[in-house]
Amino acid sequence: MLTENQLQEIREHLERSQNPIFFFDNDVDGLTSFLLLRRWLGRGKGIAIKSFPELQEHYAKRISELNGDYVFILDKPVVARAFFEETLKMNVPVVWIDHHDVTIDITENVSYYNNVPDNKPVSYICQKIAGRKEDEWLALLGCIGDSFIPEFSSNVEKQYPEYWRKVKTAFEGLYNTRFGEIIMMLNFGLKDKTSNVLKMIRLLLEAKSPNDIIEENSKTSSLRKRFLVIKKKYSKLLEKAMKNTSNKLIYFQYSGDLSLSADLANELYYNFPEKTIVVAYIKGTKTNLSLRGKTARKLTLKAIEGLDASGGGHEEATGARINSNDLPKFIEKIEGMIG
Ligand SMILES: [Mn+2]
Repeated sequence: MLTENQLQEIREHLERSQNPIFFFDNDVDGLTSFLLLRRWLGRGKGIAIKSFPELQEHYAKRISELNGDYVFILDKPVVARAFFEETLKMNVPVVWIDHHDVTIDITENVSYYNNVPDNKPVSYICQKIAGRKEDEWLALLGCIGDSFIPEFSSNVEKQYPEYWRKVKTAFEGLYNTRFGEIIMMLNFGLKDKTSNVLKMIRLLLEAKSPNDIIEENSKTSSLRKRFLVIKKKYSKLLEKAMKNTSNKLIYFQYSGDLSLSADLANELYYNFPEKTIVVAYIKGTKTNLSLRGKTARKLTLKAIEGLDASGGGHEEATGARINSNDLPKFIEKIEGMIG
C-alpha cells in the first residue's frame, strides 16, 4: 500500500489544482477512483480512457480544451510517452496512480504512485486519499469490480444489508449480490456513447447511496435501458462460451460492435477456476484478448513474445492486443504451454 506520506502528497497535488482533469481506465475501478477523488475535492472533470492498451497522445488535446491545470491518471497501466511530452510542453503537472506491475517511461513533470506488489485496486487507494466514510459503498463497488474485498466491506454490509453481505470471494460478490449487479450496470454504462457516459457520471457524482443508482426514475432510465440491452447480448455470448468447456483451456471468440471480453472472461473464470480462459474479441485486423487463470500473466507475456503485439496485467487476469492474423499462432502457443 502507499505510505501515509504518499497519500498526503497526492492530497496536496489535488488541493493545488484549480481545474484537474482526471483520465481514468474504462472500468468500474477506474470510474470509482475518479468519483471518490472528485467528490472529495469538489472540482475537476473526468474522462474515461477508451484507447487500449495505452493512454494515447491525442488525449492531451482534451487538457487544453477543458482548460485543465493538473492531470490525474487513474488505474491505467500504460501511457504513451508522447502524451507526457505534450503535458510537459503545456507545463501541466501530472499525477499517475496505478496498481499494475509495469515498467514506465515518464517525463519530469510526472509524479508516479504505484502500490505494487500489494496490488490493491486504485479505488482502494483513492478511498484512503479521500477518506470519506459516506463514500465507502462507492469504493466497495470499485474494489469488487477489481476482485478485491476491502476491510471496510463490513461497514457497508451494516449500512446496506439489502445490497451487500459477507462473501468468501470477490467473485461471489460480483455474481451473487445486488452490488454485483450495480457493478455490471456501471461497466456496461461505460461502453455507452459519450453523452450518456457523462449523464451517468453526473448521476454518480450526486448519488448519496446505491438506491440513487437503482431506483427507477428519469435520471436513471438511460443507464437502466442500456443495462438491459447489453445484459441480453452478454447472456447470449456467455451461454455460447459455456457450451465448450471440457478442455483445460476454455477458448471463446466473437465479434460485433461491443467488446465484453473482460466481463465474459471473469464469469467463465468464476465458474471454472481451475481452467485457463481466453476470450478473443475480433475487430477487423486487430484482436483484443482477455486471459484468466492461475498463470495468466506468464502465459500472456510468453504468447505475445515475437509477435507485433502488446499485453500484460495482473497475475491471474491480463489483456492483450494482437493482429488478427496471429490469433491461431497465439492460441497454439497457449495450448503448448498448458499441455
Ligand atoms: Mn484497476
